[in-house]
Amino acid sequence: IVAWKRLEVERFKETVPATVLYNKVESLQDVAVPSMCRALMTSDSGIIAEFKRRSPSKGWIREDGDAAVIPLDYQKNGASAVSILTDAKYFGGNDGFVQIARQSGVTLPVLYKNFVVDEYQLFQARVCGASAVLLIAAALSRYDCAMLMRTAHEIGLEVLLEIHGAEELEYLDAEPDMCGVNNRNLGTFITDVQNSFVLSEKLPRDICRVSESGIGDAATVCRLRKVGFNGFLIGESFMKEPLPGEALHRFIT
Ligand code: IGP
Repeated sequence: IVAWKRLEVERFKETVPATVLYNKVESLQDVAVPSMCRALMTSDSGIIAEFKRRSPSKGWIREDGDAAVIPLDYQKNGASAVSILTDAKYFGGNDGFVQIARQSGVTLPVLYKNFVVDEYQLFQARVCGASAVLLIAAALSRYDCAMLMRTAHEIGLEVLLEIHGAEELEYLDAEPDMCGVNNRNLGTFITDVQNSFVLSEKLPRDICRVSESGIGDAATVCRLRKVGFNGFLIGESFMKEPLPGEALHRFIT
């Protein structure tokens, strides 16, 4: 995936050169976006509802999913933030979805979800109106991760750093705004929420914590909250239901 991403980014650069995109980022300097970290720490549900039309493991979950409808529906039903998959090849998304969601009236913080390997993608995220980006430890060297994080902060984006195992805890030295524990093993696609409970004991006390993937009911959200998680990133459990917003509503206790 990472090798393919690098190729894809090079192709994007041929259409919109990095300097052109960066100029757009600079023109947005005074345009504030809402803080996702603050939203998770202060709002009641803590749910980051994800707009995800397909996944590598499941194939299409909702091919006709409309970015002008579902994210707003999440907002109306009590989400604290929205995550939008922008990767086209594996997740059936694109950057346009973030803009479409914003135009439809989404004012919540938006997480730009992709495999970020190049600062160009951070510019893309900022230009399309995201509040935060996901950086995945498993896809980056510690050095690259720290560099991307610095650039993200410079252009006004927050970072959700995703880890899967204790051996990746050292990535937290770069001081991301939020730490995500992915319950899904990106190599095997096996999902086990237990992973969040195991790692929660090893996370720095004061960091904003997000549990990601495989969360299937409100009881699990409650249990995760008890061990200190502030955010709950949920996609499939909502997207596979006829009314994703209503499904989200059932997760709020
Ligand atoms: C959502 P789920 O099991 O609720 O649909 O998972 C989210 O955690 C998942 O989409 C995800 C992801 C990622 C996708 C977590 N980390 C990295 C792509 C890349």
